[in-house]
Formats: sequence, structure tokens, C-alpha cells
Amino acid sequence: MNHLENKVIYQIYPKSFMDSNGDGVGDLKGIISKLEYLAGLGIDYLWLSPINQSPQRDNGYDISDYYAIDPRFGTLEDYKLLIHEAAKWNIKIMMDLVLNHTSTDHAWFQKALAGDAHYQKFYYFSDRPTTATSVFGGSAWNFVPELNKYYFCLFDKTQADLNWDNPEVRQEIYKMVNYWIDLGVQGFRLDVIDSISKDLNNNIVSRGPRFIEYLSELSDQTFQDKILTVGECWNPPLEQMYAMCGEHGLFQAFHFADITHNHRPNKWNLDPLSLKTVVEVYEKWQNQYAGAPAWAMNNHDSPRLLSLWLDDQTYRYESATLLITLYSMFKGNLYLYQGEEIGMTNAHQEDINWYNDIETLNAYQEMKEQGLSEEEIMQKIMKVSRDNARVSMHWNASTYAGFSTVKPWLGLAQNHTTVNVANDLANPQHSIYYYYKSILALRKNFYPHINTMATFHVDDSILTITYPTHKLYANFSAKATDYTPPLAPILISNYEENLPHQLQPYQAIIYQIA
Ligand code: TEU
Repeated sequence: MNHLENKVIYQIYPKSFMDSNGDGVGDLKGIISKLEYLAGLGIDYLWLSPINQSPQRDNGYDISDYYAIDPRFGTLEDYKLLIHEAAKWNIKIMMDLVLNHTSTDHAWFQKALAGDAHYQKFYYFSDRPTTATSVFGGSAWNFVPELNKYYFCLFDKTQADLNWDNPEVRQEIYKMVNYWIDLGVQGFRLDVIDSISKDLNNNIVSRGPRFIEYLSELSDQTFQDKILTVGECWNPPLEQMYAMCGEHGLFQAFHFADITHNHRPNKWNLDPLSLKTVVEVYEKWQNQYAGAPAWAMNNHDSPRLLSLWLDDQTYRYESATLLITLYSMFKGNLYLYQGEEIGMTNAHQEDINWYNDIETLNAYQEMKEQGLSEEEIMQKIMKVSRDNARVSMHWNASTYAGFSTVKPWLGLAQNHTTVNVANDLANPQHSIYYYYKSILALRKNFYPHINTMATFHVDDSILTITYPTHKLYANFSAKATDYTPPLAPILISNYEENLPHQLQPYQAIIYQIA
């Protein structure tokens, strides 16, 4: 087994985790103050969404200085302290690298705008736009009247794509990555990494002709295969995964095929959960993929899976614990997202004025233009907006949920007075956090038995997974269902009382069969 496998990585959205200085925005000192809480879960890495200097149009995914820490989050000293303090708890820090684009506030882009031909070559400037569109809506090309030229942005018009075909750009990037490695960073998550090579003349904006070449060059000149790296990719085919990951590439990459299985045709139009389809995804990555998959139920770009797939009201505890029981039994690494460990739900906010996310606000406008009613639009937004996962952590039932002493930059979910850390920990018998702790500990020791082929079976709402040593049952419904369990000891169950011949609503149970 690779030394980077069997890890649990906890993602923090720094703006929304913990505010130590009362400005409504989370910060590094806030994170440091919660290390004991995080270590208690049994995690190996903390992945922080970008903390570099940024105008925050896209919450840090628009970096204006790769070497500076954004003052909203603290100082370089605070970051060094976080690395140091986390190490005392055996936790490593994983940094988010946004290498596909910079903010238009970045000095390189500002020089390019001022007419510096050298820095114009750092980006894509062109006299003629193509038909390429931005992920956030509209044309990907933006006109600069003073230059009489267009520049290319795959995302927001303030996120200008870097031209990786320019070797100087690549060298600047490698230098920067090495700077953070030297400082003690021990992991990287690489934002939209599969877009670094493009062929814009042919409208190819992802997995372009030199993608694998650039990725191996990056790896060889920086992190190599020594530290944990994970690429952000949406639905890469297996062959692509093999090409990206390995000695001269990344350790692993997300696939997100499970959490996107019901996008029809996109995230704003969702089919209900199809257990059969999603189980095909589990089977593929568990049985057919020879590498170490990266599993994530939640992240800052997705709504809460608990709310989307299961019951985040009556059976919130059972639903949250069912999901983690299942995902803990997959080989590879497990990525958790803040709040997941206490069963935080979607925000359930009905007013568009509450929302902040640039993608959500653009989609709102687009859907208005398409003639959808306010009610239809808000139903979609409440279900899938990225802001659902971006609310402040709910630490307790106080006015600002113990996150801050002032109104948070975005806000809280409607249920923050009941769904919060203090409440969850108050009742150890029914605590999602303590359940996570137990199952993660089980996973850690049991990993050789997980890192193996398994047989998947779906019968209506019941999923059964049989491994050589253990067997998992999960009831994806509120309906109690009869079953015939093996005559074997129970390893773990999300019910205190297990009925001999019945799976209870949203029950997950594992038997040790050998
Ligand atoms: O996400 C890349 C990406 O493809 C997302 O925009 C995704 O398609 C979208 O969120 C799904 O609705 C990364 C970051 O994770 C995201 O937060 C950034 O906005 C984006 O890159 C641009 O940097």
C-alpha cells in the first residue's frame, strides 16, 4: 500500500470556519483554535480552500498574489503557526493551488493590461473571440477597448486563464509551488487542473493536447510522488485517471461521478437519486480502478449530499451516519467537508438576496431571461446553490452560531439553533461527530480488508456490499424492510438497537463475516 493512501482529509472553507477577530470572516487563528476538535475526529490532513491574497470575487479562487496570505485570513506567521500547531496533532496541511487562472488584479495581468507584451503572453489575448463560453455563463472572451483585444476566462471575467504553453509561466508556477513546499505544506489540491492545456482555436478548454506533459513536468519539478496531491476533475474516464496519476503526476484525482450521477443535463436540473446508477459508480472505482480513488460526498461547490439524497429532517442522524458508513468502506482516501461531521444540511434560504455565490447569481439571471418563474428558480437554487455548503460552521446555538461575534459574511442555515456542534456533542449516544470518530477509527485499522474487491447488490432501496471479511447493508429509505442477516458479529451499526430480521429507516450495519 502506498504511504499516501488510507488517509482522511478534512476540507475547510476558511471564510466560514471560525472567526477569531470579530469581522464576520473566518481566519487562520480561528482554525488553530479548533485543532483539538478536528484532531478528535481522527483526520490526517486539513485542506484549506485558497487563503492567498485575493479580491474574493470567487472566494479566493481568484488569486492576486500567490506568495501573500490574504489579510482577511491573517499573516504568513499565522500560517506557519497553523502548520506547526497542526503537526502537534499529527495533522498535515494541504494547500489549494489555483494554477489555471489568476485574478485580473494579479500584477502579471495588470502589466499585460498596461500594454506590456511580455506579460500579455502570460495569458490568452486575441483579436478575435471564439464561441467558447464561461462555466459561470456568457462568452469566455472579454474585450479590453484600450488594447483592442480580448482575453480568455473559463470562469468569471476577473479570473484570467494563464497560458501554460508559455514556458515562463510554467517556471513561475513551479517556483511558487516549491516556495510553499519549503514552508512546510504537505499536500496540494489542484483546482481545475485538467484545464491547464487548451487548444482555443478548436474550442478545447479541458484535457488539451499537452495536459499530461505539463502535469508531469509540474510534478517532476515540485512535489513529485512524495506528498499527497489531488486533482480537481469532473468525470474523467478511467484511462485519463491512469494518465494523470502515478509517479510523474498526481497521487490521485477526484472523479465526482457519484455526486453528479443525476445531473440532467446540468446541476440546475437534477433527477432524483438513482441508487442503481450511483452503485455502478462505486463498483467501478472500487473494483475496476487499480489506483487509490478520492472520495468526497461534499465540498464547497456542491450542495449537502444529506439534503439532496436522503432525509435531512426526521432521519437526519440516520442519513448522515448511513452515508459515512458507506463511504468509509471504499478504498483510497476520504475527503470530508466542514460541518458534514455534525450533519449540517442545506441552508434552506428562500430569498435570492441572501445568496452571494457568483455562479448562483449568474444562473439566477440566466434563468430569469429564459422565462422561469421566481418560484421555479428559487426551488433550484435552494437545492443546488454552492452557498448551501458555504454558510458559517454552526458551533453553538448563539445568534451567530459561535462562528463570530458579528453577522457572518454570508450567513447561517435556517436550522443553526438545533444543528450545531454543541448540540451534537451533548448527546454522545446520538452524536454524528462521535459516530464519525468511531467509523473513521474502524476504517483506519480495517483498511486492508477494505482495499479489496467487493460485490455490490441493489434490491429496491437496500444496498448490500460483500467483502471477503465483512458485509454492509444500507437502507436508503424511511421504510423498515425485512432482511436475513448473516449469523455473525456486528462491527458497527448506526442504530443502538438492531432488530434481528429488519433494517430500520436509513439503517447502515456491517457484519464481520470472516
Ligand atoms: O471549480 C471548478 C469547477 O469546475 C466548478 O466551477 C464547478 O464546475 C462548479 O462549481 C459546479 O457548479 C473550482 C473551484 O472548486 C470553484 O470553487 C471555483 O469557482 C472554480 O474552480 C474557479 O476557480
